Amino acid sequence: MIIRSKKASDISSSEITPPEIYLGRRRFIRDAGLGLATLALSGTTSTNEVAGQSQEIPPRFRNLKSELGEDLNSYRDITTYNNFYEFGTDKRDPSRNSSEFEPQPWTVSIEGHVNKPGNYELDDILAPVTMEDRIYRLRCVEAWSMVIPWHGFPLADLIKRVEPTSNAKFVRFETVHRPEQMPYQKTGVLPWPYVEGLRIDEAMHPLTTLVTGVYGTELPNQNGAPLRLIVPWKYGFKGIKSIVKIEFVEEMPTNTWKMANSFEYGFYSNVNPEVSHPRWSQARERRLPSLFKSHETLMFNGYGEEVSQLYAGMDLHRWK
Ligand SMILES: Nc1nc2c(c(=O)[nH]1)N[C@H]1C(S)=C(S)[C@@H](COP(=O)(O)O)O[C@H]1N2
Ligand SMILES: [Mo]
Repeated sequence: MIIRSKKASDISSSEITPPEIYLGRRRFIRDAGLGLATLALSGTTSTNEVAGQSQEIPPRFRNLKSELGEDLNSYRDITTYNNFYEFGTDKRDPSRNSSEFEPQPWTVSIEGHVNKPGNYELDDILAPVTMEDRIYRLRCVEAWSMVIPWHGFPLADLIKRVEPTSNAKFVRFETVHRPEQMPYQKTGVLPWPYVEGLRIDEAMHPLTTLVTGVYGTELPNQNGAPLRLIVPWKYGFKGIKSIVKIEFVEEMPTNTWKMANSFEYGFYSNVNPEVSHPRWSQARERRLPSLFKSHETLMFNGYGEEVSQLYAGMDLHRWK
């Protein structure tokens, strides 16, 4: 059981930006407190058939748009077009190959430069947090994007509770390694386990979200159950799935895609229409389910007002 700590962490207060400064309230839709049981009784829910399962979509999502006025992608798009190489490299593989994966029970190991390291049960991590629906665009480095109503809480809420010390300059995340349930971990398509990292101030930013669901319901296995990261202003691969380890470190961690191909992928991976991938332009994107690059890609994926000061003075052509 985790008790919310009273004293502030070792991170200096200048590094913790109060959410009011960065966030228009419209980015957050507070959970009205409706349980799933209530929602299932509603006669007005829409139903999406996904891989033989029917999924009730809570009615509060019906006419929602993103803060830029964009329509949400359907539950079907979000759960059948995935990148999760542990289950295969085709976009349809994760929804087809992840039904044997067991996201419960789940333990997250918190390690490194923190006052409160340890193995935390997921239920204990979630007990004191306030869950919210947050509509964020996911922009893949492959130049497609979706608008997704995630369900989760700020990573900062967890970080403050475990009290990083002043040596914690970066946060390193690891995906579970379970070859018996994740068939492509038996192959060498990527080095396993999948690793990602953030600078501590990026990790503390109020837009950085630990996600446990989509459309107000449980996160499907193919989307990274039971706990994954979303960093809205970065390319989608920073959003590491099925997290079992969060480590506070002094040195910049080597993330999986950089390990696999350091020429093509950097550590920061901020969405940047001006910096091309070595093999294609990043200026435009294909908003699924469209087949065309119909949308201009926005600097920091449209979240520049909130995050650009994190990179003040940095050459973003160099620090890709
Ligand atoms: N463990 C793990 N996490 C991962 C990936 C992966 O292959 N393995 N793919 C990443 C990529 S490239 C993207 S675009 C997003 C896709 O998230 P989604 O399938 O929920 O849309 O997950 C990211 N997280
Ligand atoms: Mo991606």
